[in-house]
Amino acid sequence: MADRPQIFGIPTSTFCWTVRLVCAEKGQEHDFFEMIPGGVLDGVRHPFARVPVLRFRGITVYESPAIARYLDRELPGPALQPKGSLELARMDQWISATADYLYDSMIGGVVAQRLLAPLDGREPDLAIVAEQAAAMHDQLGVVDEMLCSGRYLAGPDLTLADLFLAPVIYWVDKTPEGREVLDSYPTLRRWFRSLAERPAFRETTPPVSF
Ligand SMILES: N[C@@H](CCC(=O)N[C@@H](CS)C(=O)NCC(=O)O)C(=O)O
Repeated sequence: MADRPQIFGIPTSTFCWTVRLVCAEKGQEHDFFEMIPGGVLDGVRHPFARVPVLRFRGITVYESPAIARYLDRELPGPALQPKGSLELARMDQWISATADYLYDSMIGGVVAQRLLAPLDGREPDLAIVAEQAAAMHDQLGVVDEMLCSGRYLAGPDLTLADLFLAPVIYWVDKTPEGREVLDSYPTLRRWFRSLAERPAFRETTPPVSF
């Protein structure tokens, strides 16, 4: 039985990165195993053909918000979930918004066209880029405004919400549209810089360059 978290997934996935970030922020070493969505590795599989999957102390958990909350509760180290019910609601709000809206425009839209399509030998679809960049611009405006009233997404302390959004921002910042939008929101840019400078972020940054 593994005595440290084992994470199965793909290195570039923001959801996998978030789970790895949780371990690193808690000061917990983990093992990462490459497994494509729909794959089976050492008996581990995701029943809905996604990644990540966590195996730890003989159990498996899937769905990154569930994994992140579970690891935060189980592992020693700084708490990544606030105690106050409003701060907790804010954290959950941003985890949902990131997974349901921001991920779609930035990763599913801009990053998929600008960074992933060329890897497959395809030209980016510029109509999709323009449409999703406009959505990203509006969404990040909301984030920027939120960050003007607190250091982190859910208030004064780092929470899981920040660890969900930061990997998404990392990838979109590698596209011309992402860079331009981020440069137009200095508070968001500052927040991201502070996240990217954290040892946990550096240690878990995927070894992939586009
Ligand atoms: N709700 C899932 C989403 C995970 C997810 O979509 N992962 C992507 C990789 S970033 C995936 O497995 N994609 C495969 C697919 O969409 O078929 C979670 O939070 O863990």
